[in-house]
Amino acid sequence: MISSEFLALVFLPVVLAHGQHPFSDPSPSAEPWATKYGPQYDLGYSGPLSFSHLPYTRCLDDTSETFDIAILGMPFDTATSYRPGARFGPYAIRSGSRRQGATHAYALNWQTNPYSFAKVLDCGDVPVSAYDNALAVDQMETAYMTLLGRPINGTSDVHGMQTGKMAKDGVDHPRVITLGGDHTIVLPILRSLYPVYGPISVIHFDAHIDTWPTLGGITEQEKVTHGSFFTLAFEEGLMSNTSIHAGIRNKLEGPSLIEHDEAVGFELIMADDIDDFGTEDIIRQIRNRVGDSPVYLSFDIDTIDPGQAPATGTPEPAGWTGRETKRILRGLAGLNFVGADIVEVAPAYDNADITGILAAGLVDDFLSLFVVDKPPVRQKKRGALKDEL
Ligand SMILES: *[C@@H]1O[C@H](CO)[C@@H](O)[C@H](O)[C@H]1NC(C)=O
Ligand SMILES: *[C@@H]1O[C@H](CO)[C@@H](O)[C@H](O)[C@H]1NC(C)=O
Ligand SMILES: [Mn+2]
Repeated sequence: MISSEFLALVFLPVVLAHGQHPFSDPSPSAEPWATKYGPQYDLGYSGPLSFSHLPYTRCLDDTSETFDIAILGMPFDTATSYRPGARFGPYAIRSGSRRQGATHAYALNWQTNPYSFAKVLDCGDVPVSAYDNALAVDQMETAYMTLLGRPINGTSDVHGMQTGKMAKDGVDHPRVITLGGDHTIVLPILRSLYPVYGPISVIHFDAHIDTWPTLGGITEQEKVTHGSFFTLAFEEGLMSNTSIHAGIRNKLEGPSLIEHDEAVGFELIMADDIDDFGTEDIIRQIRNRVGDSPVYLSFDIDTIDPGQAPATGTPEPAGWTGRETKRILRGLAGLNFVGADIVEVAPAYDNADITGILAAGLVDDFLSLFVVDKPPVRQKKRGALKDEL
């Protein structure tokens, strides 16, 4: 039986709301939002989707904004050999970046906020054909060359911004961080970089070598795949013979494929090498290999163990962790990076957005690689840390 006292308590707030709710502002309708709370802004989990909440500009036709570094999506996945879905990679990486932002991007392990040294724009996605791969490859090359040809915004006192010292025309060109897309997108990217820088070295993080001589090949177009593009790029003269893989652990038809891999300019760092030699040695090996040549960083998300990055087309167990990989990346600061990508993020296979969030954080590392002139050294020495324990 419900007492009348109980009913009175339940209905009291409703009665009050008709006159004056006890918790409301004394004059709720007097002021509009803007005078009462200031500008409308986006929360980490709200607003339109752009990388790290950067200004989103369709840079291919909108020339009103200059930039030093462009984030550019290439939603292409029609040359994959196993699970497709990387056309949604740019979406997933942007979504994974929503808790990132230029005003709170100071990374303790980098000791820097990369956004404060360069003007970074999200330049949107290249509208690539989903039906004709030859057309799509030309669209990606055209888009990349269009951005490379733009004047930079002008922070050329920053180490990494001095791309002109490597460019044939002596001019500083913008750098592009491309969000793939399957790995095939690197072929049109290397075709675009060649006229500006000549043959370049590639640092290639991946579980797979991607130098298959023929993966497909009944028609000429069928040779252009996410597992053969490096062979094609080398044969076209776009790459120097001082490239290097890191994180490799795929199975092959036989050892002859590694001879071929060397013939097209690559040295091999296996995933297991991290146990035998450690991150410092891997960093040294990569730095020695590419030296001071112009270098392109191509990062396949399947480098990372599928336990931490399941959202990819051809997962290979027993890979590096996110922490190990980020440490190796930091060790590469100061090399002459002319561009970077992150590819093969296929969010349909993700769990709790973990792959997209990791990929977005790696893009922030690429930004730091572009602006920092040497690897950061942690102030507190390991000995000191030990002493405290
Ligand atoms: C750089 O960008 C700022 C806006 O962010 C603009 O005011 C300035 O004119 C740009 N500089 C050049 C050289 O384009
Ligand atoms: C690269 O090729 C040049 C000649 O084209 C050769 O002198 C050099 O030894 C080669 N380097 C490597 C690492 O194979
Ligand atoms: Mn790959």
